[in-house]
Amino acid sequence: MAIAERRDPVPAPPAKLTIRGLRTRAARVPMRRPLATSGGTIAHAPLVLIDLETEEGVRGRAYLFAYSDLGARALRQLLAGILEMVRGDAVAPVAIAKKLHSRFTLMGREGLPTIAISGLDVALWDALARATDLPLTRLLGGELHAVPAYNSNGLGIAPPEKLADEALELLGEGFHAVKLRLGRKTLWEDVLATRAVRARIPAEALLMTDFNQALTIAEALARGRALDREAIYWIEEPIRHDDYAGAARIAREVETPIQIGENFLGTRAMAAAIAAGAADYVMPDLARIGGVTGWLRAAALADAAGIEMSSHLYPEVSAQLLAVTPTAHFLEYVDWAAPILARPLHISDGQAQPAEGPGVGLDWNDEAVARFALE
Ligand code: SMN
Ligand code: MG
Repeated sequence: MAIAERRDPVPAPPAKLTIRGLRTRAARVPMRRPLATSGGTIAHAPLVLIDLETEEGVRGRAYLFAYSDLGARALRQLLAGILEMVRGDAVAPVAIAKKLHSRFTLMGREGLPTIAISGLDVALWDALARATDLPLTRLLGGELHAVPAYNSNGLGIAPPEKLADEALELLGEGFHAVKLRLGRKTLWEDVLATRAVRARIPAEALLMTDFNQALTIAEALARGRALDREAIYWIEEPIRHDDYAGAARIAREVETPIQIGENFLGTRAMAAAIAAGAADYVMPDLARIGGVTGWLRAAALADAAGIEMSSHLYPEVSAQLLAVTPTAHFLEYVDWAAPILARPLHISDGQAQPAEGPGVGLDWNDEAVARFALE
C-alpha cells in the first residue's frame, strides 16, 4: 500500500496556498514596566493580532504594535480593506508586496498602510513556513542559533536612583546589556541619569541610550560630546528621524556610534540614510521596513554598506531574521507581547533563542487575548 511505504513522517506540503481570509483582533496588553520616553508614556501595548486563513487550511500569524488604541483600530480597518485586494491570491509574499505597493501608490504608503502591509507579509511568510514545516530561519536558508539581545524594557525618564535599581533588575533577567531613555530638559539631567546607571551596573555590561528624536542638531552635538565620556554603547535617534544630513553631522562629530532606523518606512528610506552617512548602526523595525520581505532587502543594504544591523521590537520574529542577517548586531528585547503568546521568546546568558517550531515563532494564548481584548 502506497501509504505504508511512505518513510517521510512529514505530510507533503500543499503545492500552493491561497489566501482565503484575514481575522484581526486588537488587544491592550498591560506593560510590566510602563515606558516613559521623551515623546510620551506608554503603559499598555496596543497590539493587532493577525490570523491569515488559506483555502488549504494552513494558517499564518503575525502581530503589530500599534503605538495607541487609535492606531490599533485604524490598522484593523486597513487590514480589512487590504484583504479585499488579495483574497484568492497565492501566498506569495514578494508578489503580494509588489501588488500592494502599486495599489497604495495614489493614497500614499507612508505611515499606517506600510505597517498594515508589513503585518500581512509576516503572516504570509508564517503560512509558508508552517506549510513546509520549517522555522522561518530555516525556510530562508539559515540555521537556528541564539542571537545577542539587550533588555529594552523599562529605564524610561525617571529619577536616577530608581533607574540604577531598575538597571540591575533588568540585567538580572538574563541580559548583559540594557537601554536607557534620554531626552530630559537639560544635558546635565541626562548625564546624571546615565552616570547613576553606569555606576551601578558591571563595567562589562553594555549601556545603549535612546533620545526618541528629542533634540535639535546643536543640542545633540552638545549631549553627544558629553556622553562620549560616559561609556555608552550607542546613541539612538538624537534628532528627528528623517533629518539624515543632520544625523550625518552628529555621526561625524560624536565619537559614540549613532543608531537610527526604527522609523525607516521601507528600504528606500534606509538606502537614503546610508547614502547620507546618517548612522553608524541601523535598526529597522519589522513592521515599518516591509515585514520579512522588506527585512531581507534591508539586510542586503546593511551588508553591502558594512553596517551592523539590529532589530526594533517584535523580538520573536526578529530572532528568526537576525539569524539570516549578515551583519546581525543586537536583538531589542521587549516583553510587551509575552502575555498573549503561548510560548514567549526564551532568553538566557544575554542571548535570545529563536523558536524551533514551524513558522515565524508566534502562537497565541487565546485566553489572554480575550482577557485583554480592545473593542
Ligand atoms: C520605543 C519604541 C516603541 C515605543 C516606544 C519607544 C523606542 C525603542 O524608540 O527603540 O525601543
Ligand atoms: Mg528607539
